[in-house]
Amino acid sequence: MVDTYTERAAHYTNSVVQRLFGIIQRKNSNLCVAADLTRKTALLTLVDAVGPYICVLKTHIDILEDFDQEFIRRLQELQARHDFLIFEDRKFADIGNTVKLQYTSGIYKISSWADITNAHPLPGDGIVAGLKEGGLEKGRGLLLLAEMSSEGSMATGSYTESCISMAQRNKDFVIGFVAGRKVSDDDFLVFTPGVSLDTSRDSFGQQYRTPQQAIDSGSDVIIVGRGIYGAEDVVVEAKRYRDAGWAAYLAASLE
Ligand code: 5FU
Repeated sequence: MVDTYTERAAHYTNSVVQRLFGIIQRKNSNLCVAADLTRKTALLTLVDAVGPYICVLKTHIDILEDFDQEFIRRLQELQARHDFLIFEDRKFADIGNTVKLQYTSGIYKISSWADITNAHPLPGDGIVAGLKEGGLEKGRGLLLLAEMSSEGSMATGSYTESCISMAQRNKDFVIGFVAGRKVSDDDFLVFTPGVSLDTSRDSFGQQYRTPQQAIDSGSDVIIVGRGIYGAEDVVVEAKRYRDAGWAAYLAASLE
């Protein structure tokens, strides 16, 4: 039997986790949609359609061809309407001073709108320190990339173990991991990409598992991209993945 999201909320101090658990319970959804579209109108249309069924929206802001601040304002309107967190999948990977600038400055000003972002542990603890300066006071949270879903990923074994230690040293800001399974006994969140009900891989080495397989491995939030935004009817698919993820969670919490 796994602890329910509500039971686990008490173990965290970071406010973004409290907000996330609240949304998951209110919407009966552990689904994050990876909205990898390149035009802002298409992206906003997708978010408005799937918004009722997701707990988190994941962005790659640097793939947008027509980004502007107006897009952020409209995204925040949809966030308020549909009640979800925004996760910018930026995968920071530089020294602390540089990532702080990349997080807070430039065109995107990620820390001003993304509730959650992520980073590779590769550069060492300084990357967390830099991002923390840009995000902690704003109530943001960080995921560390403990594993990746792509074939041949080097984020395995002792690398993954070092990533877990880094998270343990920074529990105020690091809320969890991107990983395919529960990598640590500590109460860190696990966000899992590479989830599909219909496909096992793509032509670039992406590897998929089902929502049930991900949840049974200890995932808390399943991330689905092309399985939803690539479908003819995105609402039908969003509901299908939301229901599959929630059924797997309910079954795991009763076992
Ligand atoms: F960290 C990771 C990872 O290990 N695998 C991923 O696929 C992130 N991702 C992201 O999840 C990737 O950048 C896409 O945005 C998304 C998966 O999209 P898909 O269309 O469901 O394959």
